[in-house]
Amino acid sequence: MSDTIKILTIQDLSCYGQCSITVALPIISAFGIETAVIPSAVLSTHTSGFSEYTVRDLTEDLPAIKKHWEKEGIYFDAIYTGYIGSIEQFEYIKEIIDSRLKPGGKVFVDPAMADHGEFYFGFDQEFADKMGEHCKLGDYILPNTTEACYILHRPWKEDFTHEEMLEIANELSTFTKKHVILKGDNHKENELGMIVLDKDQLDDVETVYNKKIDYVSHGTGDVFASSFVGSVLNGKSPSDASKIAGEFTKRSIEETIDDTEHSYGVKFEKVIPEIQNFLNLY
Ligand code: PXL
Repeated sequence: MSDTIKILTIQDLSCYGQCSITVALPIISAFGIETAVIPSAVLSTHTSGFSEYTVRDLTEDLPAIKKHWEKEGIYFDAIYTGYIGSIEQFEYIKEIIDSRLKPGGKVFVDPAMADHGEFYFGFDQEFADKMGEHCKLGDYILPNTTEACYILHRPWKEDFTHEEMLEIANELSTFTKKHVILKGDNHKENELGMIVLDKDQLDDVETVYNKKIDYVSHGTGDVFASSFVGSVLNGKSPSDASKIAGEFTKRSIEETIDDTEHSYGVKFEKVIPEIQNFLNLY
């Protein structure tokens, strides 16, 4: 009997730019988890800060990969979805979850589609509504405030109060099977909070804080989600996993912040040797 935990992550492969699969595969693997991938599209770079990138949509490959894995008897303990390239992919991804997730397996949904009050290029409210439905398959959903507001049809603002953050997290509990991790609680001057909620224990909502660094970079959401997934699959509670993911992301930013030429992503590679420390600390 194998003791290996296997996860499948479904998101795009941006060949250059430190996001999506090129972040998830190394980070989750470094947490000791066997990581399989389905690239939902191949892009020459991600879409934020680059122009004239190439895009090859792989929507039609999704059912073909599922069919092959059914023949091979390939199953996963967890499935983690990130950036999803097209509305058509949601149905195929649901079929993959229904068919390839082991009984009791966990689904992680990072509804990567927007940040800082705006959609990433190519997304709109119709996509956000489909993403909201997709979140309902998730045991863990990991939106930032912009994504949460699009899912909930709420106006977004830069600085929600802590009470408003709690209200948003509560509203999101109808968009998850169990856990909400709402990122971006900004109300403290030097700390960045995450609201961690279990819809079956709504009177026990936690807020986890990490040191705030004023730096905006692409790909930090993917770094956070990947280190969160790696921590949960190492047995950590959602609040400890949020703490570890917050530390991992903060350290990745610290490694990047002085390099003015490196705005397309963060240097998470430098932090991989610290994973065991994080797992021992929290
Ligand atoms: O990190 C989110 C992301 C993932 N993949 C692609 C993106 C983005 C954000 O812009 O463009 C292709």
